[in-house]
Amino acid sequence: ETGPTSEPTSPLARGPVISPPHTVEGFVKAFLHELNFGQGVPLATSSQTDQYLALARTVRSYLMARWLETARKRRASQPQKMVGYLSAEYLLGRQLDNALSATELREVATDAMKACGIDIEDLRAQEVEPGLGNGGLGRLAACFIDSLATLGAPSIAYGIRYEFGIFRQTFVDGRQVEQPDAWLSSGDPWGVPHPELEVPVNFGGHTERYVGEDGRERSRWVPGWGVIGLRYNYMVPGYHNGVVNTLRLWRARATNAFDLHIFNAGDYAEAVRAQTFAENISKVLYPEDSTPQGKELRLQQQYFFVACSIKDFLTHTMPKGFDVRELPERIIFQLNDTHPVIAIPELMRILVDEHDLEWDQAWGITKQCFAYTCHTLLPEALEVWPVSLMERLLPRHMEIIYRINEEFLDDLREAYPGDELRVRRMSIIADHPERSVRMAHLATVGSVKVNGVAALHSQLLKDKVLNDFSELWPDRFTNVTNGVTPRRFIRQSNPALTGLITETIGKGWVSDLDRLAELQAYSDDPEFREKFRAVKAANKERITDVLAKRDGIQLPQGHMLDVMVKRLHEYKRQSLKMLHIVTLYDRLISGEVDPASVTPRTVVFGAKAAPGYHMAKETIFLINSIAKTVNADPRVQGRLFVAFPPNYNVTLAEKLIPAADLSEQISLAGKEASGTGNMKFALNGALTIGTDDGANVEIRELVGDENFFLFGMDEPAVAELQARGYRPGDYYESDANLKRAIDLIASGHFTDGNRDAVSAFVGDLLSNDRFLALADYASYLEAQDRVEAAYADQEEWSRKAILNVARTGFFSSDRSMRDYIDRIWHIKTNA
Ligand code: GPQ
Repeated sequence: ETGPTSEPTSPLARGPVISPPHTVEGFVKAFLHELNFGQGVPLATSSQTDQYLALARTVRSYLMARWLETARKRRASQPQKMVGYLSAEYLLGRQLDNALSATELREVATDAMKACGIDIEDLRAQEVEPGLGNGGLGRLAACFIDSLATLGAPSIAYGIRYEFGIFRQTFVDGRQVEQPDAWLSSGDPWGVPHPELEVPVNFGGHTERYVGEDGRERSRWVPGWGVIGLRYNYMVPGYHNGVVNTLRLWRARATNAFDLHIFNAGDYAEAVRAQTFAENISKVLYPEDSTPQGKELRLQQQYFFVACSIKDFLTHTMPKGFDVRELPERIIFQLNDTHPVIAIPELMRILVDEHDLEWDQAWGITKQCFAYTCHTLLPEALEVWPVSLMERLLPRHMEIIYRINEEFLDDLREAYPGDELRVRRMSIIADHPERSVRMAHLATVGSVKVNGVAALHSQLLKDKVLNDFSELWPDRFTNVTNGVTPRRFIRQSNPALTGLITETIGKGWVSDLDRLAELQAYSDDPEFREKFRAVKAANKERITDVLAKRDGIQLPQGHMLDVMVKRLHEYKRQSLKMLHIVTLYDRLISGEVDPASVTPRTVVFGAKAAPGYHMAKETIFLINSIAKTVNADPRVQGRLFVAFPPNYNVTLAEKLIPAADLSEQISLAGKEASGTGNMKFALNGALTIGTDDGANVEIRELVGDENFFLFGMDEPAVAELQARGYRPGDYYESDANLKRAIDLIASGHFTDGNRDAVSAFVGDLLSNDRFLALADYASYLEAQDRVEAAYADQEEWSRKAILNVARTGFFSSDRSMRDYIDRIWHIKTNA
C-alpha cells in the first residue's frame, strides 16, 4: 500500500477517518449527499429505487468508517494469525436491517427518512437479497462471518460474486419453474469494487520438465489460457462492537491480452465470445445442494476463487517480502466442504514453483494451513473430479496431487503392510468407475483438522464415511456443532420476542446467548406465558400479512402453525410429511373423526428443488396438488390448510420461523449432517417433531425429552433394517392408515383424477423408498397425535416452548466460532 507522496499539510488530511455523525441531522445530510451526488437526483423527483440505493450507500459509509478503522488496528497489531474462510456459497439475506442494527443506527435512520418524508419500511422492501448460496451450507457461512465480526476475530472470508444467485422459484400449474435471479440489476450498493486490482488466474496448457539453477529437476506450468479476478469487498459488521470485517467476492473478466490478440487477428465476434467465455466463470451459482455437479465450469469456478483468494492473501494481506515459511503462524484457511479443496495443491504450487521451496518443506507448511469441514453423510454427495478433466484444466495441480498421493500411499503401505485393499480405499485417486480425484480424501490428507457439523455427524464421519482416515489419524478428527446468528434470526427477525426477552432478563443476551437460560425461571410464570403467547400471535399475524401480500395466500386464523422449510431432498422426507397430511385429510373427509374435535392446523412448506432433480420436482407438484385439493374441500371444515409459498429464501424465513408452533425435522436418521433451521425454530419458541438425526440429537438433549417430539428409527436401527433388506411394500400392506393414504394419492384424488401424474412417485415409494419413509410412518403419525394432544393444553405448550428458547443458547454461531478458534484455528480475538 502507498500513501500520499508528501506529508499532508492540511490537518483534515491527517486525522483518522471520520464517520458521518450518529444523529438524525448528520444522517439526513449524508443521505441527501448520496441521493444528489451519488444517484444524481433531487429528493423531489427521486424514485424509491433511488432512495433505497442512497440509503444503502449512506449506511455503507458509516460501515466503511469502521471498516477502515478495523483494518488500521489490524495492521498495527501485525503479525497476528488470521483465519481465511473459503466458501463457494454465502447465503447472506438482506443487508440493510442487519447493518442498521449492528451499528445502532436503526432509530436514527428511521427518523432521518421520516424527516425526508420517506417511510423506511417502503425502502426496506426494495432490497433484493443476495442469494449467493443454495441452503444450509451457504447460510452457515453467512452466520459464521457475522459471528467472527462480533467476536472481533482477525478473519477474512472469500467467495464468488455470482452474477446470478439461487434461482427464483415460481409455480406453473403446481410445477416448479426457475427464473434467473438478477440480484444486481438495480445496482449493488453494498459492494465496493476494486477493478484496478487485477488478479490473473491461469488454466489449461501443459507442464514441462526443466533443470533449475540449483541443478534440481523441476516442473513448470505453461498455461493455455487465463482470466482476471476482480475484487469486490462487502462489509461484515460486528454487533455493537465497532468491528467491520471483510467478505471478499471475486468476479471473472477476460484478460485484455487475450482480447487484443484475437482483435488483431481481425475477428471482433470471436473477441466478444472470449469475453463471454471468461465471464461465464462467475456467471451463475450451481443450484445443486448435497449433490455435486461434475461440470467443468464448476471446477473452473472453484479454482478461480481459490487462486484469487490465496494470491490476494499472500500479496495484499501479508506485508511485502514476508517469509512464506512463516505462513502457518499467519493463516489458517477453513475449507467449507470440498468446494475449495483445490487450494491445497494450489498452495503447494505457489510454494514449490514460485517460491522455490523443497517439496517436503512446502508440504510441511501446506498441511498446517488448512482445516476441512465436511457437511454430509451421503456418499454420493462427496465430490470427485475425473482425472482427465483435472489434467486438461489444471495439469500442474494434477501432477501435484499425484505426488501427494504417491507419498501418502507409501506411508500407508508402511503403516498397513499387505493391506492393499485399505490402501486402495484410502487413495486420493479412485480407479472406478472412472479415474478421478476424491476431494474429501485430498482435504483430509492436507488438513490439520477435519470436522463434522454436529455430534452425531462427526461420530458417523469417524465410524463410517472417513473411518479408515480416523483410524490412521484419530486426533485429526473433531466435532464443531453448527450454530446460527441470534442477530439475524432472533433480534432482527423477531422484534416482539426480542422485546420480551430484553424486558425480562436485560440486554446482553444478543451477543451472549447462554444468557437465555435466565428465562427458564419464567416458564412457570402465567403472566410471562401470556406475553409469550402474545408474541407468537403477533408473529402469526405478521406472516399472514406477508403471505397475503407476497403470494395472495389467505392463511386461516387460530391454527397451529406447522412448518417444514428446507431444500427439497428425498433424504429430508417431505414425502413423509405429505403422507401425514393425507392421513389427516382422510380422517376428516371419511367421517372417522368429528372435525370439531380436531386441532386446526396449517402446514406451511418452503422448498426449492435442484432443477435437474426429477423426483424432488415431482414431490413439489404433489404437495401443490394436495394443497389445492385439501384447501378447496368443504368437508375439511377449516381444520386443515396447506400453504406452499414459492421461492422460500432468507427474507421469508425471517418472517415465517418466528410464527411457527411446530418445527418439522424429519430426515432419515444418519442422513442430515446437522440442520440449522432446526436451531432457528427452537430459538424462536417452536417445538420440534424430529428424528434422532443431526443436531436434533443435541437439541433434544438440551431442551429435555419432554419438550421434544421424538419419533422414528435411530441410525443403528436404520442400518440394521437396511442390512436385513428393506421392503417398503410390507409396510404398505400391513398398515391400514398408510395404505389408505397411498391409495388416495394413487387414485388421482389430488390430481383431478389423473393417476399417471402420480404413478412415478407412488411407484418409487412402494418399490424403492430409499429413505425409508414408510418404515417411519407409523411412528411419525403417533408422534403427531402426541403433538395434537399437547397443543390442546396451551399452558403446558407455552411452558415447553419457553424452555426451548431458554435452553438452546448453545446454538449461537458465536459458540461455534469460539469452538473453531479454540480447537482448530488457535487465533487470538481482539475486538
Ligand atoms: N449441506 Cl454437502 C448443504 O446445504 N449443502 C451441501 O452441499 C452439503 C451439505 C448442509 C447439510 O445438509 C445440513 O445438514 C447442514 O446443517 C448444513 O450443510 C450446514 O452444515
